[in-house]
Amino acid sequence: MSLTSSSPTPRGRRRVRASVAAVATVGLAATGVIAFSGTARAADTLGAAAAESGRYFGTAIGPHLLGEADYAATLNQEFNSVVAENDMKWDATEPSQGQFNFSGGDRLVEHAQSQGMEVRGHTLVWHAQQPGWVQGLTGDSLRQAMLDHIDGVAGHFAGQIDSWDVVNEAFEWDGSRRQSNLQQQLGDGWIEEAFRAADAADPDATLCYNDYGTDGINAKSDGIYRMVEDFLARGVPIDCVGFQSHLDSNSDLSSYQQNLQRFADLGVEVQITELDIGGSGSAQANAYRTVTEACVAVQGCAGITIWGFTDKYSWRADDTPLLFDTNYQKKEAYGAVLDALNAAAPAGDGDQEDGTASSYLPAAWREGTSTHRAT
Ligand code: G2I
Repeated sequence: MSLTSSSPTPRGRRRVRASVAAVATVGLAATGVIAFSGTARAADTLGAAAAESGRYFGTAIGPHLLGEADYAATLNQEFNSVVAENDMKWDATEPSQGQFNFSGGDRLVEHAQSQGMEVRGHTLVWHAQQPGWVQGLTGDSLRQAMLDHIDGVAGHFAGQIDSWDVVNEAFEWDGSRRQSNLQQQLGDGWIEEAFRAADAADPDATLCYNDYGTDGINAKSDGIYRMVEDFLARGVPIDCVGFQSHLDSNSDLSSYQQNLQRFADLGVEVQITELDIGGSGSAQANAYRTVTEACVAVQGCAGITIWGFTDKYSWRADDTPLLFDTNYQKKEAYGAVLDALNAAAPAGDGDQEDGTASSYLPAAWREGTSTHRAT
């Protein structure tokens, strides 16, 4: 079921914000709020602080780590959104053709629901972490395998995922298409085929294109921008662009916010999807602050996900890129992010009829003039 252009806001987004509002209330009640500046209030966890401006603050997790007490306690205390670091990828979910394994993903969803957290889905189609049987396919066999995979995975989790990374990392640095097996075998149309299949399998999810190296206005983000513009013009069901943001303390962030804004201005939601920043101390904290401030300054930025939360389990094994150290102690960067979230303008203007906040929505959605998903 596709939404028509007369729908003021797609159902999926309303559901997302209702969930965040509920978490905000729980979070504030559980942790207490600190009054300051007379009228404003500051929350003392990342999720509760983000929720005050209608946003989420999430983390990638390994569901197999939920049994570790400190890991689960920190997760439950701080975050109102989760994504699987590996467990919803193609190799994990369909190791043999047509034989699906949802054990890790189901465990994640169950945990998220028990804690009132949103769930991001990562990722339906990617050139990496394809099971061996996919790598040998050609032509229409590969096309059908991709469509069946999307139908199987997005269909299984339908109604439980707030945003799906439908396609991951399909562009080169110069803004051209990555010459993956998908691109070479299926041609330029494969990305829109994937989005249409995801829309059919889970009509309520926010459908994202996700990539790295898009941390400013550059050739790669220009290429993605042109694709999104074309998809929106032709009614291809894309709702969102994810900016992974694997960064270092000295990364050039001079056009980071401007880049988010130009995508939001197109009429898609923007999300920071895999944030981690190498380094330590105040240099690292300042870079985290800059990224967080950019998201909260852009009305269409729905939230931030960090790619793991404790340095104990970062994929960047030789670095310390996350907000908690290996002993689950808050780092300087944690304080910088919390402060930036708390400094955001509160949700309020443009609340929807059901009372949930919609201040993150691009103007075109609030005014009902968006043409995306108009097929
Ligand atoms: O590379 C960082 C991220 C870039 N964007 C897409 C993300 O999906 C990607 O995540 C990383 C995970 O953090 C790693 O944990 O993706 C890697 C695979 O490309 C993940 O690494 C893999 C190892 O390569 C495997 O050897 C291992 O079996 O993790 C697997 C599960 O632990």
